[in-house]
Amino acid sequence: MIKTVLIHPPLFLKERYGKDLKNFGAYSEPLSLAYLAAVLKENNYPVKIIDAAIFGFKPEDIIKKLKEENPDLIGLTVLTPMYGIMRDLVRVIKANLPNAKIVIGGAHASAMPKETLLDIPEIDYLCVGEGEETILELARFLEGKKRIEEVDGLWYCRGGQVVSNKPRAYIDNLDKIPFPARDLLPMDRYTLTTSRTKGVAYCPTLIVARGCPYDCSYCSHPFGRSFRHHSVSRIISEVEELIARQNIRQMNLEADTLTVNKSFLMELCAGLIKAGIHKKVQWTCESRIDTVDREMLLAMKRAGCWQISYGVESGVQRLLDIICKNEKLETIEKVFKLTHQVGITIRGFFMLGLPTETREESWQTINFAKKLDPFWAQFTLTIPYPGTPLFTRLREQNQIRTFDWGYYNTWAGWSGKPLPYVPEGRTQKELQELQQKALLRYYLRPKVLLRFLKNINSIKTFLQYLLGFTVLVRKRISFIFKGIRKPILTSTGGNK
Ligand code: B12
Ligand code: SF4
Repeated sequence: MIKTVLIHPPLFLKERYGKDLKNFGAYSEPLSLAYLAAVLKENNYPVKIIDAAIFGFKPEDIIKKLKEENPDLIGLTVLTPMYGIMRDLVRVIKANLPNAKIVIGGAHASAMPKETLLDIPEIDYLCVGEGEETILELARFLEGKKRIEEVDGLWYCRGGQVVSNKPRAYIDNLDKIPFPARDLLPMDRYTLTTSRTKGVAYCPTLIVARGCPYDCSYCSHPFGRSFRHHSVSRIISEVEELIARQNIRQMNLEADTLTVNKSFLMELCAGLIKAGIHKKVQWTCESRIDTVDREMLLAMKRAGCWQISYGVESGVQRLLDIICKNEKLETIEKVFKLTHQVGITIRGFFMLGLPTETREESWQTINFAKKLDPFWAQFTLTIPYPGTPLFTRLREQNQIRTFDWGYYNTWAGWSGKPLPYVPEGRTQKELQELQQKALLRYYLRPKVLLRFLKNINSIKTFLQYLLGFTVLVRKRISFIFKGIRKPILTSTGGNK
């Protein structure tokens, strides 16, 4: 039987958020790998997962583990900012375990398959799209039970040429996929950021649906345009398993847009209540403003939802239109009010440095955030991720400053990394500074501080808030006395 080891490359919190914010980030479980492992296990293929991020593994630690396992197939998952880390790792793995086949997948691999295969010849196979069926068929091919051409979604090199098999169709019935193999992961070590957890630190994620029909130009639609969801009974069973095994008290119900299908959402909420889960587990989700109404919000609240993350993106209608958000500022204000009235906490996402955005418009967005007043506001810098219409357009217009993927990080203002995209008429330094100022302006307000004080429900929360406050005050003082730090210009690896 083909033996597989799946690896989550180590993209550490300091890399993602910078040293000041790293303590507010969190490592969450690599569910992609857990799904792939579940399918392999179900078909009796031996499989292990190495989460190098959570254990802080260096390449030599990973090689040691791999040598102990001696797998036939090694799979790595890759998002854009992990590219350089993945590439270095793949090279070391091939040098140390030359007989093992290496396959990669994930959002970056799916967006840039050809470029990735040409850049890293040590990769044997690359999976585009959902991987559950592809990895199983790849294992069968490696056993000689299938021809390689029959493995849909697979890309590889033959004689220096990149070959792509037929595209893999999206999995129509998600219930066919087994529960993710969380038993192969150190589940007690994972959580979500302080902004998404309530008192109890441990908070697993459950994927309840895949796909989104909307057109936001900065989004890569890795699960396609059609909203596919698990059946409510399957979701309830997965939650019940998590309660039985790990006694969970909170969870994150993940879907690109949970509320896009009202009848499914209402059925899900009724199911959670009927199973009594709402009394045991509180949950969070992400959603799209114009897909919720009062009836849904009330049902969600009753079913245990305590927080919704809304992508607002901009406080400027012109910019919302440019990024094809297809939402009106008035609707955003209305839905924020409604959500607050119902008693669900809001986390608002705001993007700075959108195409053609002026400095004044950036401040309009920050002021709009203050007006909407979510409990948590997150200000990220616009990154044109490969696979998005935004990336394609800006590349055509020669506006991308670097293809060094390690810099594709939405927290560049705090991590000090250079920005791959800066709108015309703006500067990198100004945007980085703006990202920091946005947080200072938002959180260092008396009413926000008071709100946080009221929300303290444990020593842990108190310490986290205190740490956050200290970081912001220190930053404010450094703005006053020293001016902003210069960005650190080091290369992290790219393929262009
Ligand atoms: C939830 C989420 C998060 C959560 C993760 C929570 C969790 N427990 O997993 C949090 C908030 C932590 C997060 C963080 C980030 N995220 Co995010 N996130 C998502 C989101 C909304 C869903 C991801 C998910 O749950 N996928 C479910 C699994 C099953 O799908 P999957 O990972 O794609 O894996 C499937 C296939 O890709 C493939 N596959 C994946 N790996 C492999 C490996 C092999 C060997 C094979 C064969 C197949 C294969 O098979 C899997 C099963 O079908 C996606 C959008 C989306 N719809 O995908 C963005 C998304 C993945 N995130 C993205 C980004 C950029 C980030 C950050 C880098 C942002 C940042 N600057 O900090 C960080 C990096 C985090 C990290 N891992 O280091 C981008 C990636 C774009 C890109 N080109 O890389 C996405 C696509 C959103 C977007 N902007 O379009 N994220
Ligand atoms: S950003 Fe959200 S609403 Fe927009 S296309 Fe992506 S998943 Fe859909």
